[in-house]
Amino acid sequence: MKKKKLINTVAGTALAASLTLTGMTGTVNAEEAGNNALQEMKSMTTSNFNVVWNKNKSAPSFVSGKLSKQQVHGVGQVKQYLEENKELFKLDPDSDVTFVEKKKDELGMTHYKFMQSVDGVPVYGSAFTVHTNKKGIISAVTGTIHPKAAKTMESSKAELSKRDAIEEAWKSIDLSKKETKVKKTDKKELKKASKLSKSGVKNTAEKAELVVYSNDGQSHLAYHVELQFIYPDPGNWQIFVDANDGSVIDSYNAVTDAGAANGYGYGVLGDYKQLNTYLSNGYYFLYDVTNPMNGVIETFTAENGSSLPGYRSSDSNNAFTSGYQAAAVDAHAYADQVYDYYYNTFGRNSYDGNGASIRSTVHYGNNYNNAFWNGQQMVYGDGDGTTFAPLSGALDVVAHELTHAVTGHTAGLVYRDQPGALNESMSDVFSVFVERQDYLLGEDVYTPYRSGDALRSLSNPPAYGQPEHMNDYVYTNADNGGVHTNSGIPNKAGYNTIESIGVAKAEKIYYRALSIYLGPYSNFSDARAALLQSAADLYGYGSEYNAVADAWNNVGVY
Ligand code: L5W
Ligand code: ZN
Ligand code: CA
Repeated sequence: MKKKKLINTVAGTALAASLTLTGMTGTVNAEEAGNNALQEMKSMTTSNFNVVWNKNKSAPSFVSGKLSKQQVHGVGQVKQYLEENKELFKLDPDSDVTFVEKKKDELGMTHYKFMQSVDGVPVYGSAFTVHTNKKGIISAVTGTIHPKAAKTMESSKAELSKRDAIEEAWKSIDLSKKETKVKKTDKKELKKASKLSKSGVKNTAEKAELVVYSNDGQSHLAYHVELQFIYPDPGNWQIFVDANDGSVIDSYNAVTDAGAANGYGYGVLGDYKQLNTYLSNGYYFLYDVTNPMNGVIETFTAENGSSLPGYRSSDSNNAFTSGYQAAAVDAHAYADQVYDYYYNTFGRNSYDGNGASIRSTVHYGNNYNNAFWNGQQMVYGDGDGTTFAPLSGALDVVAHELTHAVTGHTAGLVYRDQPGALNESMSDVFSVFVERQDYLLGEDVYTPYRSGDALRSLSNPPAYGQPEHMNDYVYTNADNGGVHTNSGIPNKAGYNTIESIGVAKAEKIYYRALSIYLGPYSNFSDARAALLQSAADLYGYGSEYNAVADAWNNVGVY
């Protein structure tokens, strides 16, 4: 059965009159014509109608009232209604109306959603919906229609590829200008800069979809490119790139509700802690902007175990309470604690002294019983559950790793033989300065089923297979010349110093030695001399100086 005249619409009848009116005067605009149509409709029914016009008054964006006399059931009948009233709704006869979805709500109303397209390409933002009441009477038609979308479009065939559109979009926001000044006119430099900016915003989501984009009454075939990232600033860029000449038609940053937030979570040991997070596009990230850094403290989760940096650790309600999130919770909170230690104790702003971002990745590898600083960031394994729990669960381990970064930016102790053992020892000694609770390293995550043990001890290195005197120095090719073994000797000297003069004076002497007097090839004797010099600088040649001398005499280093 042909359904053409099945629906006897109020609007359809009224519209004919309004069109005649428009044609006759030649000056009546769409709004006036629509209002006239509305008047006609009102005169034909006792119901009330309301209409809201779009910004440039070229089409209604919200029409409500009793819009059909007869019941409308199903997409076919709704489409027919639209067809019959296309003049009122300003539907472009050359563009297609595509059904998207039908939803019935709890009030018994049905909502038919459509969008406009031209040659199969969706018209951006053209979603409109026909609403019927419980009885099937059309009660509203809402949404945006772009009249003349097809007519004002120059071409419906894209010359530009998706990839090229994304490249153009990156260039247009030029994130590199924060770090490198690039003249906009220098195309080569710009391209380089765009690569640079992209490398600085890893973990970015990039999407591009071909759309018809109507701007200033003109429709363009364009790629709607979305670039989402957090660094260097949160971005959710919406960029419309002309699909023929690559020019940017329109762009804006749609980051909503972005900002620092206070979250919480449970660490590896189940302890509650507060977290500095960041809300961006409805997700909370382990991204701490609260410190006076040039960068941030940011925490990632390794994708498939081994990628670095992995994806940003996030949570939808700022409660990082799942078991899987615990490693990230601790890595994030402890990185901040160690940052605070260096900043508050020595005025050192991050590991480079210049406020660099501190990045951590957790869940690295598979049952990986280790953690490391890779020259750029900290990386933590989960442990195998027997030898280690997830390694970020210990503040002293985090302090150990971040101190490797500090050493790398200060003394630069090479990681072999005595300088390497000294490097290891600095990380162990500073982990005690930071944690201030014992002389053990890693006790909180080492052998989770056995209590009382640890990985190393400053007070008793031999208990963990390390020498505590030069007489027992281990000559080996393994472990870069036994850096994790012979560190027991300077570790014991560190313990002796702390015991003699207290942790507050000891840490000042150590930091001064590390940041001023030690260099890449410093050996144990150099360390003794550097610490003595620092003690003299800070406290003169008194008890502190003598305590340092005795500490190293005790381990056979002169
Ligand atoms: C455990 C993970 C790394 C051992 N790194 C270490 O040089 C480790 C500190 C805590 O010795
Ligand atoms: Zn180490
Ligand atoms: Ca400890």
